[in-house]
Order: sequence, then C-alpha cells, then structure tokens
Amino acid sequence: MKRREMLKSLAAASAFTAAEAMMPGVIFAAAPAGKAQDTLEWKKAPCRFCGTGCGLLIGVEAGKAVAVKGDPNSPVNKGLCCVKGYHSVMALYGADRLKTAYIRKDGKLSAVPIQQALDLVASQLKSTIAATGKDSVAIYGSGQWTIPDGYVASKFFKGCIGTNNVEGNARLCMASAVTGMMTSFGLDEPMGCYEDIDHADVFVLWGNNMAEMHPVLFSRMLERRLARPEIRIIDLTTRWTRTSMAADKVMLFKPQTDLAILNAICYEIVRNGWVNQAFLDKHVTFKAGKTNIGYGLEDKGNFVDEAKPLTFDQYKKLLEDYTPEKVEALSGVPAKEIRYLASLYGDPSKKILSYWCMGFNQHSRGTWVNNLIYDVHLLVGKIASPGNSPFSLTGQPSACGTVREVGTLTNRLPHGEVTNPKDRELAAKIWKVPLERISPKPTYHTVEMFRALDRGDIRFLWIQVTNPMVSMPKLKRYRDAAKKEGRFIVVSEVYPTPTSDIADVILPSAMWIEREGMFGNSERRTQHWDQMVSPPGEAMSDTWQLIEVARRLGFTKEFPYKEATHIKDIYEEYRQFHHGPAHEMASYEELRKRPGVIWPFVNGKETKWRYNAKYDSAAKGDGHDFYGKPDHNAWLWFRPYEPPAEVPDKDYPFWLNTGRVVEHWHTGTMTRRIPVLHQAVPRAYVELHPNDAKRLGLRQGDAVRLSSRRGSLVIPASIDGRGRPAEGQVFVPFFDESYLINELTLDSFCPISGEPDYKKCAVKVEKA
Ligand SMILES: Nc1nc2c(c(=O)[nH]1)N[C@H]1C(S)=C(S)[C@@H](COP(=O)(O)OP(=O)(O)OC[C@H]3O[C@@H](n4cnc5c(=O)[nH]c(N)nc54)[C@H](O)[C@@H]3O)O[C@H]1N2
Ligand SMILES: Nc1nc2c(c(=O)[nH]1)N[C@H]1C(S)=C(S)[C@@H](COP(=O)(O)OP(=O)(O)OC[C@H]3O[C@@H](n4cnc5c(=O)[nH]c(N)nc54)[C@H](O)[C@@H]3O)O[C@H]1N2
Ligand code: SF4
Ligand SMILES: [Mo]
Repeated sequence: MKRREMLKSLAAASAFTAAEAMMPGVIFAAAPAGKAQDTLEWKKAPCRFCGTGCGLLIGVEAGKAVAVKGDPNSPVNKGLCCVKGYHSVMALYGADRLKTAYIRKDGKLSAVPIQQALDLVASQLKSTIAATGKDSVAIYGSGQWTIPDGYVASKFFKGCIGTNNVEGNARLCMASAVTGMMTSFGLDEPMGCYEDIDHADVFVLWGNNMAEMHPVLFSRMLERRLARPEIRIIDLTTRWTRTSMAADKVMLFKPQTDLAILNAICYEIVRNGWVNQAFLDKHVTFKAGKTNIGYGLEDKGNFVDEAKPLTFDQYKKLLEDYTPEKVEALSGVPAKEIRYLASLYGDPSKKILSYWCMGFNQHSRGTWVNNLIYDVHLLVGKIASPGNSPFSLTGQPSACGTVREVGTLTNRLPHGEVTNPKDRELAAKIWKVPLERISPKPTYHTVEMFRALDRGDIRFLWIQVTNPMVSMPKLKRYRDAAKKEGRFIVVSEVYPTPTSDIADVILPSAMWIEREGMFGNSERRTQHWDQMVSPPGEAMSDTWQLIEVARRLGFTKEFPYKEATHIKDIYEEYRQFHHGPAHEMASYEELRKRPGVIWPFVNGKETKWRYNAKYDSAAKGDGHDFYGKPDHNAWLWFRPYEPPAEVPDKDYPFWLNTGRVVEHWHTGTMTRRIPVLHQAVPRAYVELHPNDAKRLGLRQGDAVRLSSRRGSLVIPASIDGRGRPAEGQVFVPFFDESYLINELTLDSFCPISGEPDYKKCAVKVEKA
C-alpha cells in the first residue's frame, strides 16, 4: 500500500482522549479477545517515545507484541503510561512496514535483497571518499538511535573513516541544553532526577507543554500537589496549553522575552537581599560572553564565544537594565507577577524545581537562556539537592543516552571533545585505531551539514531513525539540496516517508523491541531491553547495518562482534569510556536485571544528585563541588536580552510558533499508523486567537493561507481548540506531512549551540 493511501484509509475522528488512557495497568484494546493477561509473556522495555523513559511491560504472544502495561517496578512511571506508551507496540504493525531494501534505478525505486543494497552503500561510500575525500561523506542519526547504534556510527565514521561528519537530530532539540550545561558547569546532563518532584514546593515551567509532552512526569507533579495543596505550579508560556489549564498561575509572555524575565528575577533577588552569599562566595564564578552574536543565517558561520571575568558588582550593574517595570514593557508580564516569581525563587523556605524543554532550547539565544535559569538557581543556592533543581527535560528516548553520552555530534567523542588530544587518545586506545585517524577538527552541525550537502561539500549522506525532509527548518532549501545531481542519500527506515522518497537506497530497519538495545532518559537512567519479536522480512537493526557496511570497507578488526552477543560486547566496550566516579555506568548484567540505572553508578549505588558531596562520590569536601569546571565553581553568566532573527512586521504581522500534540510523535510516521491515535487528531491545523480569527473572518475549520518569506501553506483553522495562542500569534503542530509547516520556518539558530529556533518567525495569515 502506498503511504498516502494508507494514511487516507485510516478513518476519521474519534472522541478518544489522552486522559482516558492515563490509567495504570490498562491493556490496550488490541489485546487478543478473551485472553487473560497472565497467559502472556511479559518483558521489560523503556517506552519507544519520549525522553521521560517510562518502563513498560510488553506482552508477547505467538511471536507478536500484543499488549502493554506500565512497569510497576519502574521508578520513573510506577506503573503509569500515557496514551502513546499504551499503544506503542501497534507502531510495529502498520500495513506498509518496509520489509525489503530498495535501490533507485533510472529515477525509480526497486526492491532488492538487503545484502545487495548494503554492497551498493559500501561501494558508494568508498568511491565518494576516493573522489572527494573523507569529509564529503556523512551520517545523520537520532536521539532515537539506541546506544549501540550511535556508538557504532561514531566508531565507524570518526574512528575508522576519520571524519567528524557525524550528527544527530538532537541538534534540533537538545543542543542548547548541552551548551548551556557545558558553559555553566563544564559537564553535560542534569544534576537532579525525577525524585526532585517528591521534594519540591514550587514548580516553574518555562515554556514547555508538559501535560502533552511529558505527561507521566506531569501527572507525578499533579499527584504531589493533590497531597499538598500549598504546592504551586507556575506556567510561563507564549501560548495557552493543557499545561496552563492545570497551573496555579499562568504568565503569558512575548516570544524571546524569557531572556529579560530571567534577568529581572535575578535583579529582584539581588535587590531584596535574597542572594545566598555564602554559596556564591564558595561555589560561583561570574562571567560575561560576547554580545550581538547573530543568527547563523549565512553559510559557514563559525562563532566562538569568550568568557570574560566579571565581579559581582559589575554583574549587579548590568542587571539594572532589567527592572520589573522595564521588563513588563518588553515581555507583557506585569511587574507584580515578575516580583512574585522572584519571591518564590528567593524564599529560603521553599524548594523549587524549574522545568524547560523546546521553548528554551529552540531559541536563537538558546545557550543564553539555559545559562540564565542556572543563574537564578545559583544566586539563591537552590541547586543540586533534593527538590531544588533546574531540570532540562529531554525530548527523545535516547537523546541523552545516545547523542549526548555516546557523543554523536560533530564536536564530540564518546568521552569528551574531538579538539582535546587526551580525549582523542582515549578513543584511539579503546577503538584500537591509529590516533592520527581521529580528526581534531569539528566539521558541520546539522543545519550546516545540510548546507554543505547543498553546496556539494557533502556528497554521501546516510540518514538513520530521523525524517529530516519533514523536520528540518527552511525545508525547501534542504530538500532541493538532497535531490541535487551527484548527491547519494541512504535512508534506514521502518516506513515510507518524505525522506525515503528522496533516497537512493532505502534500508529496512528492525524497530525497537525487534532487536536488543538500550536508551538513556532525561534523568541519566540507562535502560536495556531484549529482542522480543522478529523483524519483518529482511529488516535489520541500524547497528547491524552499520557493521555490515563497515566490514565491507575493510574494518573487520574494528567490528569483530558476533551477531548473537554484539549488543553486550558493544555496550561493554563503550562503558570503558566512562569509567570513573563522574560517569561510571552499570554493567550489562546489572542493566538487564534492573528497571534502568542512573549514572554515575558507583559501588552499586546510583548518584541521584550530582555536584553535592552528600550524594555524589565525585564531589570533594562536604558541600557542593562543581567539579566539571577547572576552578570547581559553577559559572554564572550575564546574558542580555537580544531579539530573535525575524519579528513580525507590516507584511508578515504574526508570530509563527510550532510544536506537538500528545497523541502524535514528531513527524507522525509511527503514531499516524496507530488507528486510535490517528483518529484522535487526524490532521494538522493552525491555532488562532479568537480575536484574530474574528478580525480575519475565520471560523473553525476554514481554510487559512499561511505564508512566510520562505513558503506558504493552506491549512484548516482551529479556534479555541486544544491550545490558544496569544493575540498576534499562530501555532501549527508538525506531525502531519500533508501540511509541511517547515516550508515556512526559518533556519536561524543559536550561534553557540547550532540549534534552530522553530518557535519564532513572521507569517501572514489570510482566509484562503
Ligand atoms: N506527545 C509527544 N510528546 C513528545 C514529543 C512528541 O513529538 N509528541 N516529542 C518529544 C521531543 S523530541 C521534544 S523536544 C519535546 C518537546 O516538548 P515541549 O517543548 O514541551 O513542546 P513543544 O510543543 O515543542 O513546545 C511548546 C512550547 O514552546 C513554548 N515557546 C514558544 N516560544 C517560546 C519562547 O520564546 N520562549 C519560551 N520559553 N517558550 C516558548 C510555548 O510556550 C509552548 O509551551 O517533547 C517530547 N515529547
Ligand atoms: N517545525 C518544527 N520542526 C521541528 C521541531 C519543532 O518543534 N517544530 N522539533 C525538532 C525536534 S525537537 C526534533 S527531536 C525533531 C524530530 O524530527 P525527526 O527525527 O525527523 O522525526 P521522527 O518522526 O521522530 O523521525 C524518526 C523516523 O525514524 C523512523 N523509525 C522509527 N523507528 C526506527 C528504527 O528503529 N530505525 C530506523 N532506521 N528508523 C526508525 C520513523 O518512521 C521516523 O520516520 O524535529 C525537529 N523539527
Ligand atoms: S510519557 Fe513518554 S515515555 Fe512515558 S509512556 Fe508516554 S510517551 Fe512513553
Ligand atoms: Mo526533540
């Protein structure tokens, strides 16, 4: 069945809601009729979808995954799931699953045996390297890669071929969180964990829609408030969402002005004497970076920041531009509310948890805004202890475990940076490759990688577990690039997608529980699962596809693993990179036994809070020790407000914001093949504020023409549906390939992280 026919064949709307599915212990309706659940064989796996990393139990019968329940032993979800978790196994059984490989001949894709396709991939890789050099071949992977997938990709490309052309879609997602943590603390990934929820008195959500995107954590937070009504949830957002419905207070702010609001909170904390001076004196160094840093709109930009020393007095002076009154004028949040927010952070009797996700990270000043939230917590010393936590929520199931920990980014290695000779030495030693082979120079982050494909600097691109022909910003440029003469695109997929449409070779992949693997979630928890069912047809795991091709290039010594034990062997090899109290990981055996293990895992104990000697064996002394930085201090950065790359004007008077809905996963390839999820939200729409709709004469369901300087789209209107943007703003989810909203978005990015800003550009809205 063709993709379009398949999507059409799924019937129209149903009244199924997420809330109905949020019940522990439910087996989804597809469990075989009359089958008692205890006759099924149940096996543990982390959920396939979001970075919450819920533990699931999968019921298998006659070689098919037929049921799901939340794992009551998982400390993450304690038996609960959301609607995607409960229906996750149905994603394996879409009618048009790819079962065979395809090769493009004379413009048309034809089915071939997978071994033949792998031969072609290998010979094309070899001939491209011979003709245009090793830096003309690249791999673009994903935060949905398993740990072994990412590890093998990095070893193959960085250690064997010798190019740093390795990236992952987490660049579009978590890169600003990474650079935020690296610049503030010198090490990546949150210091706290989900248990912080059980200790906090105040929760501040900084532009993340937790009710829909991290629903199980959201329900844990609501449960805590149910037991202790004095607990407060504050939602700072640019758009009214389901999260706002549950919050005690909603503060709507203008896009990008979070930078100013955070500085105003710092200003108020200082002005009121709420600063924890003893903590600052002992643990904090003040810094300032460059300003007016641009938006990455030109090719080959290479921004390098600096860290100028700053005194506390100089810092206080700089904050004077951010009085609550001045920031009210910029952000639209009343000064009184900014003061209230500051008082919550400043109150020494309150433990406070800050959460954020794409509102901060997909931001042309993403690194800055991440730094600023740490500043707030550092000023009052509410950090790295139970209930006091600035916590960056991760999007994908293994953006942490794979992209960030294995280091599948151009600048990273499984441990450290390619620019650091010591880190390269360690990699060469563990990989058993010549040191000179690992290049000391980072090449391209994701947007620049696709620009290089456009220019012809990259000619071979292997894409695994991501759908960039839907998810890249300013899509037309990068789709045209991929289709250019002399470009060779390999796509490992499980379903036909707009990305497989432009492929020269499609490799059918084994999905999730059709192969063994590990993911690492938001709270540094590594989770293992066994293969439970067979992949369809010739589908092969992404790990094994890479090994097959690497061996064809002659790297047999580097990839000696036996198929039966390769996941264990790869994991144990990878684990050597992280030996030591700052990142020790659990053994393979340990992972198989437990419902996930939080690293650093030292002497059989998880480290729930880092940088605090009470909990973290890598920390020296008896209090905090920010050992990621050479001076053992956290760096508190002054970062100013700067506007985004494009703001509404006379011709394009609306802000365009984009994102997600609870029922769908990203580009919808999996969730649109799960009938109950597809039927709940069968197509995309543009959300409008009712006043804007009225002014434009638009009613629910009317066709709306949305245009930006890059593209245009006709899409149905949604007024007072699930979300409500502020006046002058519109919102479109990106799950529906029939409405490619990324034709309109802009590829501006944070110059420090390289992460694009999908949340802000200017559009025109007309009745179509
Ligand atoms: N159901 C479901 N869950 C998912 C996913 C999914 O596809 N479906 N994807 C996962 C992934 S990979 C990710 S990255 C996460 C994303 O999780 P979220 O970040 O929570 O979700 P988004 O819909 O991308 O972003 C929505 C938020 O962006 C905020 N925003 C817009 N402009 C600004 C701004 O200028 N500043 C700030 N601070 N906020 C702003 C809005 O207030 C809005 O609440 O979800 C994960 N969970
Ligand atoms: N406008 C807009 N665009 C965005 C964002 C936004 O907020 N707004 N958010 C960005 C963010 S945060 C993210 S994380 C990205 C996500 O963007 P993508 O990564 O492009 O989206 P997915 O739909 O998750 O793509 C995963 C693909 O892998 C396939 N797949 C599933 N399992 C397997 C497997 O085991 N092996 C292989 N080889 N393939 C498999 C699926 O069918 C799917 O096509 O989108 C980014 N793009
Ligand atoms: S909250 Fe995330 S990890 Fe948990 S069941 Fe839902 S999609 Fe899966
Ligand atoms: Mo993401």
